[in-house]
Amino acid sequence: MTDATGEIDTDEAEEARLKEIRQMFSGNCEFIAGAATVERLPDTSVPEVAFAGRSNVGKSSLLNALTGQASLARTSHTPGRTQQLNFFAPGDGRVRLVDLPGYGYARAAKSDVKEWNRLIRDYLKFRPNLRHVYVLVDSRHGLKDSDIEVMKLLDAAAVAYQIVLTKSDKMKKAALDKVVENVAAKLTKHPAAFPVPHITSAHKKDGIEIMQKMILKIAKSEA
Ligand SMILES: Nc1nc2c(ncn2[C@@H]2O[C@H](COP(=O)(O)OP(=O)(O)O)[C@@H](O)[C@H]2O)c(=O)[nH]1
Ligand SMILES: [Mg+2]
Repeated sequence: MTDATGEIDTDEAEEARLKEIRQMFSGNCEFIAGAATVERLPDTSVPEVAFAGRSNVGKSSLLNALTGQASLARTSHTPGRTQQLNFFAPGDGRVRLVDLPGYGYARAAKSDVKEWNRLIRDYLKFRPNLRHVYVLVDSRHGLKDSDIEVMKLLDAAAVAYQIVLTKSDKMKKAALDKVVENVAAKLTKHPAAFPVPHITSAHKKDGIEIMQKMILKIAKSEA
């Protein structure tokens, strides 16, 4: 089988990888730093994978599902006001997960990436060890203008990213297929994007393992 990690798995390779995934994601996940200023950013010695998305997209829920933590990143209905980057290290610390502040909360201005402070934008543009960004999009809503702005920023910075459709359990298959098709069509205009979105449900734990696999590859610097 070939999957989005671009890999052909034999049974043994698959089993070894599953074991590594368990080691990395079923133990502790350490909080490394919360950075609201450039001085507070951790060193750049470890590869990082960042998670972006509009407020309420399900980012905290997805991070919790990925790391097997009950409340690594707090889930709530209230969009956070702190403009800070939170760094976590699952397993032995070979990779960091970076929780970016949500953008595009409905009550704020239309051009919502402006809500993001310079630190966050600079982080995405200039971080040498940033290997991949997951841009989370609610599967019921599809791509919004604010998502496109983030995608353009990542295209310009040549940072590899993938759209992750969240809350897929809320969608019927046919409607979800339509959203996937629609998003994929738009992705053809975005050179740094993986060409197809990845579908997840944090509640049903769908699409979680393949993300863990990708993060493991990045940790091992194979991706
Ligand atoms: N049905 C469903 N709801 C979800 C899922 N993930 C998150 N939610 C809900 O969406 C709301 C926002 O989730 P949260 O993780 O706090 O989003 P964040 O603001 O992006 O961190 C909460 O009410 C969650 O329970 C999912 O996979 N399925
Ligand atoms: Mg959150």
